[in-house]
Amino acid sequence: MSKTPKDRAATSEKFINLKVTNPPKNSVGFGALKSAVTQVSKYMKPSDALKISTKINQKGGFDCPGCAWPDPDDERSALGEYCENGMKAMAEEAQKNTIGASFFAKHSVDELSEWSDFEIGKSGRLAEPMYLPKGATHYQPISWKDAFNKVATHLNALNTPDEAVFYTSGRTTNEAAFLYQLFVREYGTANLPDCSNMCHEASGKALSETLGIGKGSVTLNDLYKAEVVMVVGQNPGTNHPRMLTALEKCKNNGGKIITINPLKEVGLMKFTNPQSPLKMLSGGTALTDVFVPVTINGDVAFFKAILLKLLEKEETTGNVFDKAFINEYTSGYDAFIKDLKQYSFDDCLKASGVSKATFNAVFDIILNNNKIIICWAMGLTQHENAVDNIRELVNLLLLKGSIGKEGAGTCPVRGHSNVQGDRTVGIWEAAPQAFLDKIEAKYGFKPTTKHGYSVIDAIEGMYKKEAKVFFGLGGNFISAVPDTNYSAQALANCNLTVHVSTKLNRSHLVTGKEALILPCLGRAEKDYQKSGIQTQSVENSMGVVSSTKGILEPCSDKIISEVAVVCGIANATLKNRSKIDWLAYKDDYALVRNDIEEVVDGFKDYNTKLKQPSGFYLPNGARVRQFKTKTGKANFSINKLPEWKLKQDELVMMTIRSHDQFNTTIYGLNDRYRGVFNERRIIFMNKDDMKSRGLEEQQVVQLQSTFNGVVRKANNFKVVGYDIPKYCCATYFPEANVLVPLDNFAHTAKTPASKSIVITVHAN
Ligand SMILES: Nc1nc2c(c(=O)[nH]1)N[C@H]1C(S)=C(S)[C@@H](COP(=O)(O)OP(=O)(O)OC[C@H]3O[C@@H](n4cnc5c(=O)[nH]c(N)nc54)[C@H](O)[C@@H]3O)O[C@H]1N2
Ligand SMILES: Nc1nc2c(c(=O)[nH]1)N[C@H]1C(S)=C(S)[C@@H](COP(=O)(O)OP(=O)(O)OC[C@H]3O[C@@H](n4cnc5c(=O)[nH]c(N)nc54)[C@H](O)[C@@H]3O)O[C@H]1N2
Ligand SMILES: [Mo]
Repeated sequence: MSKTPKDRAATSEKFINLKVTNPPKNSVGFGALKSAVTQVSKYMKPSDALKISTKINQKGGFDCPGCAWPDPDDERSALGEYCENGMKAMAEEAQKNTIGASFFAKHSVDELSEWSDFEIGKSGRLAEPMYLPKGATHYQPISWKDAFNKVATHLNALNTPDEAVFYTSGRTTNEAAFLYQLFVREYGTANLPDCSNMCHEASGKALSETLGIGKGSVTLNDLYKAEVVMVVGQNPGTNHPRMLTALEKCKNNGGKIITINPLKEVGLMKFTNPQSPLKMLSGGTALTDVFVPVTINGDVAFFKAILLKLLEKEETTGNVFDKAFINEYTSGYDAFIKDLKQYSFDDCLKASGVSKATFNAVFDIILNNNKIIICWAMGLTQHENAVDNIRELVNLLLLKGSIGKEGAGTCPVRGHSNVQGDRTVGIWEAAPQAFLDKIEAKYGFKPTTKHGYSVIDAIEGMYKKEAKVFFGLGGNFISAVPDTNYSAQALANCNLTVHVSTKLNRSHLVTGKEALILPCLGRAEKDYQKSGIQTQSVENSMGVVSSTKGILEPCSDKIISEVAVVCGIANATLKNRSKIDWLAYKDDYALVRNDIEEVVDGFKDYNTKLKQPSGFYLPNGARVRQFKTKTGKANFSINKLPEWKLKQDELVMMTIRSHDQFNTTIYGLNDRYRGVFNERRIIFMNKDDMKSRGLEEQQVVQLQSTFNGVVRKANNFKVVGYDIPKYCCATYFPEANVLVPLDNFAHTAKTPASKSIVITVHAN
């Protein structure tokens, strides 16, 4: 009997060998060097490792496939823009082992699904296209031509193009992403869900509405010049390590850092720059000035408390708000103030879980400074009221006139290395009409104006059998999405699932009736085409577009580039009905950039500008106080205080990343900065909450979430007592995704609320 989709999707429940210590007091430094070197030496060829470490994030080198943190415009460290987790990302991508026909002949899909995610990831790089026929137990090799034709046959057999889903993960370069969305639109649908739907979608929504651009407004230079940087719901020590260098520069220039987070993340407390040998010896720089241990989802309450006190001061002294800015550039001030006055300071502070003394320390800093930057990530975007979270912090910046001037503004810190670029070039299920009009003008076909599926809609669509083909350009859909069991059935309902991937992952094992794995080149590999080795481009979190060019030989001669995959499938599917010469693009990616220049704003002279060593900035209205909103001004917004009514035995759970993972890719089994080793199935709990439930350290528990009457369960988690506010707890993603309800998501943005899941904890 073969396994059910749910069984194949399940993460391994076996325990490893949990060891817990006190979290370290300092981040990066020698520990980070050691950890990166261990990983690199274990999984990469030594010659590759050397090449990589000198070229990563260098001008004219290749863009790290890790996070989207920008590279400095001017000086870049001689040691390389070095980062522990960047090197781990490289060690993972440039693994020396490869897998192909003999590996898949040996291991059935059922067997592979029993491996842990760590084991699956370490099996090696995918080296040739593989096909799982209907009813088969093992993947078998297939030629590229046959693979393209299989996809084409399935797509052309659908009743309507809207029965196909085209997912993207944010590593795809601008060139591949542009062609992909162009193919999908010419084929006839807008079903373009992407990882952004689970990530910064709420930031995009909130910022577009209030400031007229769905991206942040600051540059790296602003961060250095800020008087205050607030880091809210973000763990840069693990997820954006190079941000710590920027924060250190800000501190050295006299800036203050306020950290708002239920966890005292070590990276933000003290940092030893790996590029400063002297600092390594002397113990590093203290980063955070005030740490605010807010309760999970207590952010709107905390920001409202600040806004209320600022208003009170403004009413007595008249010199707190930037009235000139408010008068000239904003809209909605009166309604916002009227609404704010309905709230009581004490209620807000209480709801935030923050002490009066900590509040006062923060308030003092905000009151006395006017160059404020607010940085944030998933701690704000993965809640039901995520859009409110972000709009509320914009309200604070607007009152202080802290936008569109040096050292001030918004800084949503993006996740995947090109997630921002993908959206810029058209990976969007709800693309603006102006963009669609340009596509029509350029290519002569009319793209559908109907909005397509986001991630959550796509899962519903497949579950209801309204979508029948799933195509993923990168990513690991089943492990990244909420509600693992339900989503596994959704994928299994498809006629065909296809993944363009560098590495084996669980999504290759939770298949439709037939399945394809299409292996592609990674960022670090040379992309040989007719016109020579290709350069591609990516956009970082601060809107800088720069080039990336591989330096290693491809791990196999049977893998091809993402651009070549997209062109091959488009050509096979659309044949003569296409208005586009698909195969020409793959010979010379400069042709793709010429098209992007015509269709997407801000890319004038793309090919020429890409040759500039640091790349070029895309236009950004908010940065220069041109707010392209409906009112033509920056808009104040009205945001409700969320009401949390937990039952006595309930906790709010956030699902977070350990130090040794990149999303669903598990680099290792440790979470060094939190003092957890050799285990991922753990739940961090407040010690009082453990006591009131009679739970011991390392006790094995079952977790249950209940939402809209549906109970979801996850077995075998070990309790770890931790410094976390009461009634709050944390687990790692993807292990806890079975507990994340599909129907619990951010209003208007549809980001799964994976940071605020109500659970109960039960002794096993
Ligand atoms: N090495 C590495 N780098 C990565 C990734 C990775 O997995 N590994 N992932 C990439 C991607 S795609 C992304 S999106 C980013 C993710 O980067 P982060 O957003 O930093 O990642 P998370 O682990 O989800 O951490 C969220 C933080 O928010 C806090 N938090 C949770 N709930 C709340 C809340 O209600 N309020 C506040 N104030 N804080 C809260 C948590 O304690 C945690 O510190 O990193 C990118 N970079
Ligand atoms: N519970 C919970 N769920 C979450 C989150 C959370 O915080 N909590 N975070 C969410 C967030 S922020 C995000 S962004 C998503 C991430 O969702 P995804 O982007 O779908 O997941 P990843 O784990 O980044 O995808 C890893 C896979 O991408 C493939 N890959 C790597 N590099 C390349 C490449 O260059 N090209 C191609 N074609 N493939 C490549 C590899 O095969 C690898 O297995 O997960 C979301 N899910
Ligand atoms: Mo993300």
